[in-house]
Amino acid sequence: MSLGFSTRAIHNGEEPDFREGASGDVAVPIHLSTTFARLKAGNPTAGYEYTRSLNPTRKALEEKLAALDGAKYGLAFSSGLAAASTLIISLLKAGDNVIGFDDLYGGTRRLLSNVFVNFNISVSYVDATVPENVEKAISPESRLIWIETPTNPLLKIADIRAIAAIAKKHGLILVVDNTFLSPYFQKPLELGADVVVYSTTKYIGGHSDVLGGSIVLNDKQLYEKIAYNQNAVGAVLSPFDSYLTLRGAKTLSVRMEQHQRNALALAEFLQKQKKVKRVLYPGLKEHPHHDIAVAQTSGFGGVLSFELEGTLEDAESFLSKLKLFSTAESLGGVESLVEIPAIMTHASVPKDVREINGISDTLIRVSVGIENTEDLMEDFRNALE
Ligand code: P1T
Repeated sequence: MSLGFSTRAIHNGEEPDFREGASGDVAVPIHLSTTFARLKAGNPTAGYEYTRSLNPTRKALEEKLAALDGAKYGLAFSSGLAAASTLIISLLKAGDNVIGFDDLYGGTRRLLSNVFVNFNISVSYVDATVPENVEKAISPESRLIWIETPTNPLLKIADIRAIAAIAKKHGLILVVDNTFLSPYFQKPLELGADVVVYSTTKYIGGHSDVLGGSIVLNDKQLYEKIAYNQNAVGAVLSPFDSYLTLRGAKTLSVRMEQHQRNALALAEFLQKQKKVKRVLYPGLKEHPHHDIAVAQTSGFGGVLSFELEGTLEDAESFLSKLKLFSTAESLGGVESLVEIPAIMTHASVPKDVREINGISDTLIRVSVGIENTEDLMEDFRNALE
């Protein structure tokens, strides 16, 4: 029987244990033990040796994460960037080239451009909203295509099917960062991606109280390489954080529906405001890639960005007037957040690159929470006035 998304989110990885001596917990316990005793030296108990290598709470989460994407394998890490780092270490070597979307999360861009460059891994950034740009950038050294869709913070959409076909044609691996939509709204593996990466800090955890990252995939050989490095590098998710992420993931579907309802209402409201220059939300018909979004996702998520008329000071002043939206980095939690990418999440992206890409000083990113729609709209109305 193939189970629905919400059923998998609740049950997968957490089947009660009815074996002799087990207690039948309906929520997987937090196994804090760092090491596991064995009756015989050469015979690890149920495969458990040491928590960095394998831990029962993390294993439950990894099974759940795989199930959410309909994937064969899942791996959990101590942050989204820890997942990204382990993935790069597993798939690339010195001399290789990555083709990256030019609007990646600032931290991912920093990791590629400022850290892995020291290991002689080069990056070519392209506007991946046009798949031909990706193909044109391919060189003999290219190994990997790394995209986010929608992007952070401009909500650009890349056509995953088209880019997967290009990757396949040239023997490259396609990685999709699916943090913004979560597996509830988008399943990149089904669209042809090879590897999906998440900051589970965001929607999957969902409550702004646990940092984490994950990788899901179907290819056994790639999985074994990444799993080897998960242990060898050691950036694993702790048992307590695995528990919090398991707990958050169970309500992903109901949260995503309310995030989306609120985001669409706010986007439509902002479109009508004189002080707002432009609104970026893939759920709006006016969004330049709305049709691709419709074709590859089952929803548009809870993040939108908009540009205010005026200066950076005006944008800061607007944020300070909001009462229900905290000014803070991050996204995907139940509470609404706002931020100015140019001086916050994307401050590490050089100013000239930000300007070319359209991240102006008055661009405001909103992570719309799951509060009552009318309260959020009223807060925005008052702050704009
Ligand atoms: O913060 P961490 O869990 O390490 O995840 C990094 C990351 C990866 N990918 C995307 C698309 C992200 O948005 C992030 C983290 N982003 C923020 C903290 C932010 O405010 O945009």
